[in-house]
Amino acid sequence: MARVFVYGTLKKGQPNYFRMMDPANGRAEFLARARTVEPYPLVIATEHSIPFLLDAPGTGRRVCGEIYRVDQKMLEFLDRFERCPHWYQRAEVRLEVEDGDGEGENALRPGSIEEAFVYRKTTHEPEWLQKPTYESYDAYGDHGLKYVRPEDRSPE
Ligand code: PCA
Repeated sequence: MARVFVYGTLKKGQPNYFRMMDPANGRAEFLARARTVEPYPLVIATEHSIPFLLDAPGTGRRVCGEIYRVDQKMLEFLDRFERCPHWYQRAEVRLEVEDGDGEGENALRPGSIEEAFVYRKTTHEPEWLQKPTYESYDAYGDHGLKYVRPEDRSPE
């Protein structure tokens, strides 16, 4: 089992959440909402309006997201879906737990500092650093940047 912190389209209510809940992809169990300990730039970029956490700690904001406990099958699915390591890279990130779910053996205490994997981007266009940064990504937010799902993109 591994922990993954999602901050973009994989969060609840976002366009790719259903993929984490599809048993054909493996298992994902929600553990807690959390926020990165360090600030990072979370920007929306490319013509498909994709959210990216950039590997530039210390700039941007402390980013909000959700921690999930995933099995090996789901981790492999997410690596494929996020085209890791070519597109996103899976790295460890430090998180402060905001509120957890339940009291099970996997429950996380609010305020505790935890680690999880995150899909972040190490290479980016220099101008991405000039883009607005978000604390909490919402594909349907008033930025008006409409996320295009992989299956809806025209062939590259
Ligand atoms: N999916 C991953 C990375 C960005 C995205 O859209 C996530 O939600 O964390």
